Amino acid sequence: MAVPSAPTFARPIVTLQSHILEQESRFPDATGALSWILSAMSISTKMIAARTRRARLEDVLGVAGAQNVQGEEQQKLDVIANEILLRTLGGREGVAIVASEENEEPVILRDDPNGERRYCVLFDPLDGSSNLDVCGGVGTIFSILRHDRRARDAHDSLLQKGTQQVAAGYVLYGSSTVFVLTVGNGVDMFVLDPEVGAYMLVEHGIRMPAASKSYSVNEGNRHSFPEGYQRYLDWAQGNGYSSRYIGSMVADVHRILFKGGVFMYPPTAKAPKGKLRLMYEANPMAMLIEQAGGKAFAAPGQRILDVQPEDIHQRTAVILGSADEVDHVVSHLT
Ligand code: P6P
Repeated sequence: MAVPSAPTFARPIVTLQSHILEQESRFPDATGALSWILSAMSISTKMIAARTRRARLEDVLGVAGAQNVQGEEQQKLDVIANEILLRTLGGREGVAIVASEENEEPVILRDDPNGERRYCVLFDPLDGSSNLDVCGGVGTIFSILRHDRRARDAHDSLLQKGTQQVAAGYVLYGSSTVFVLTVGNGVDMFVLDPEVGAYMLVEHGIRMPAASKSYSVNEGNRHSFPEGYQRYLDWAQGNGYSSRYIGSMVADVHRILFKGGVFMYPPTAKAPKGKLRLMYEANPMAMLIEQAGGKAFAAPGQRILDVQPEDIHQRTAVILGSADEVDHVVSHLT
């Protein structure tokens, strides 16, 4: 049998695990703590993917019968995904504090002031979970900060600007399970090969389109958007823009990362400060989008990553996506 020509072997097989270790090797003083945390995100999301795929078979769809700190109905899988993440991260020596959308208070795991460098991990365990019942895309979003050992308490260590993130990512449980990650030097994408049980590198150094005539917003709230957003929508609709909105931030942002466009969650009557959470939704997505060449703002002149948080569950308005498209929105708000 003819041996395939060189190009077949030119493309190395890289897994998320080998990518993490390669990234670690770039930092001589690395202790491996961050690598172990990213490894925990890998195994956790593989477990969540398996439960999500079997949700209807195992009758774990639907509401859990309780509400989360946001006053939102917890889905059964929200609780399951949250538990998986807490238990895997809890076993990683390098994790000082975890904070979840599903827990009112952060969980302090280790806090010895003289110990090794440790990290804080914040996450939304299953964002968009209300889409589960209709087999829509849902996802896990995470943000990793260095633990500030001088902080008086957990909140102080957690309340850092988005610019302080050392890593951010999401896993989209869609037609395939996709892990998108940045550790501050570009954005890489991995797809879970269920036959192998490994995340395989498929895109390295993603750069998003600078422009694309597409916007993503829940127009059902249009009447209560600030006037500038309404002016933008009139302008976009008069200039041939299309509208795409899934109602699951991970799915909507993933589309924009690859096809371009702009995602917005403006202030509304029901959510006057915006609906999305700064620390574990807007900040990680903003880091990814900026690392891929896009922009992310909370308001005109207010870059999301520069917002000084005051509460771990605080909400923010979001305008993020292709640089030119974000500029078009912002130009109508001022
Ligand atoms: P609405 C899902 O509940 C979520 O937190 C995000 O994933 C999504 O972008 C947004 O809320 C959708 O909110 O009000 O349009 O249903």
